[in-house]
Amino acid sequence: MIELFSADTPNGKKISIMLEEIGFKYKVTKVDLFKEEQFKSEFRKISPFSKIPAIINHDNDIEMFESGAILIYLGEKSNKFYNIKDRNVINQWLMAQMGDIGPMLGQHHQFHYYNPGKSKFGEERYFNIAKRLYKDLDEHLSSSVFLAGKNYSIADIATFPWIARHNWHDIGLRKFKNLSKWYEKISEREAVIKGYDCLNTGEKIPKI
Ligand SMILES: N[C@@H](CCC(=O)N[C@@H](CS)C(=O)NCC(=O)O)C(=O)O
Repeated sequence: MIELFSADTPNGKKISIMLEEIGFKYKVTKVDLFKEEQFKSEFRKISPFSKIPAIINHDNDIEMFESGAILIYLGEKSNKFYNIKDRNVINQWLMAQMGDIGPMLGQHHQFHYYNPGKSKFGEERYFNIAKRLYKDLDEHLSSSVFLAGKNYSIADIATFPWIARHNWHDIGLRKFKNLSKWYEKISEREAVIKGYDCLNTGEKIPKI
């Protein structure tokens, strides 16, 4: 049984979506970031940078932090949404999410959504970067059904919960036809609907 330490954030949702997709037995332990539970010493033993998500596989005592690494682990273990043949291309898009899409949209959330008016420079910089990401993703998806080709993969699972914050981004997802199509297709998956509501609060995937 896998214990997922998570919170209601895009990085947290990636792993509950994956666990739903592969049908592994799991339970979620909430880490309340507002109460700074991520800094508790017990949790820091699993996640040294004090960040969710993290997992413990109680069947073999494996502990992991970093969502990309966890997705690869679960992909290899289940042999689903990740495979040796397509590994290079999947890794490429997964790393693009981990190193670019997530951190940049995260900054956009900080400046535009949580702290408007505090830094004109920060707001403009990350708004522009976010728009560029939407445009580049849309362009890529004009010739690729999913991020890493014709098959849904952990790269899509990693990216989806970030695009699901599109209302916060104020960019207008609807204007990006290919990205919208990709988003709607993934939104309809049973496992995604279930995993998105990672803390079981009845949270729904935002519609376009
Ligand atoms: N690169 C990490 C980023 C994880 C991350 O940024 N987690 C945030 C929530 S989305 C967090 O736990 N923040 C708490 C903190 O930094 O104190 C991953 O993908 O797992």
